[in-house]
Amino acid sequence: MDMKGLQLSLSVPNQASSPANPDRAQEPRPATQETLAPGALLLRGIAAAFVPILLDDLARIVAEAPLRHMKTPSGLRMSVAMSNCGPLGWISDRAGYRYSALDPDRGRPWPPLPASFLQLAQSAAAQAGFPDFVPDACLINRYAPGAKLSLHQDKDERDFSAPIVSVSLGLPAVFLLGGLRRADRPSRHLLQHGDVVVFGGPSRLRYHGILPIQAADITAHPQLENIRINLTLRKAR
Ligand code: MD3
Ligand code: FE
Repeated sequence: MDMKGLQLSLSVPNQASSPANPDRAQEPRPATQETLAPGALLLRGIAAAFVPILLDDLARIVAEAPLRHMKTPSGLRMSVAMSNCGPLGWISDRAGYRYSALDPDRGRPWPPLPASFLQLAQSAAAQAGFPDFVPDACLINRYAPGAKLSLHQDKDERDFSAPIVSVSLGLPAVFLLGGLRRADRPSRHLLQHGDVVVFGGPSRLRYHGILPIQAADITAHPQLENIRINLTLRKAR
């Protein structure tokens, strides 16, 4: 299988060289949960057990529908590289933001949503009080060091009563969680490898973003050297 689409460095040994505590760099963290705001539940580490199958499915998806830097409606190249799986995919170009059943780069449907993504998302959503979550879209974001996502709302979906489930893999990120108005001062939260966040209810339309990703000398996972992957499972229609 071609793993190049993910830019996974398969040949580099996993050095886990934290100067402070070299042997603990990759230990599984105990599963804990934290309410970031009403309707925003962080489930730390719950994706850890799914990582091998998630990465295997992800490699197949991006081999078929490569990660690409989309253009914003104003014509700027996004620093985050994106692809999708599932019946619908989120796209951005000069015409605007929208969901599309076809990958515009290939004129073909997006790859199917794998059972691993669906099971993890449904399990997390149920833990957060959304037992009937049926996503029809999964946006895949890949961050290299320096990539960021400016403060925005996710409002291209038709039904805001469904939550969005976010799965973080690889490099850690500082996540900004704002309010319902752009000017509301955001809180900051560290999202680490294996963390899952469910955003629903009163948090569904909060502004949010990701600060520029920093390279790390500790590798969260040998197949995710110096990249961060975020999966967001959504109900677009
Ligand atoms: C809060 N992705 O793809 S995930 C996005 O880490 C996006 O790649 C970020 O924002 C990432 O749109 C953040 C966390 C997230 C996702 C959706 C939300 C937070 C949210 C929807 C409402 C409120
Ligand atoms: Fe978002």
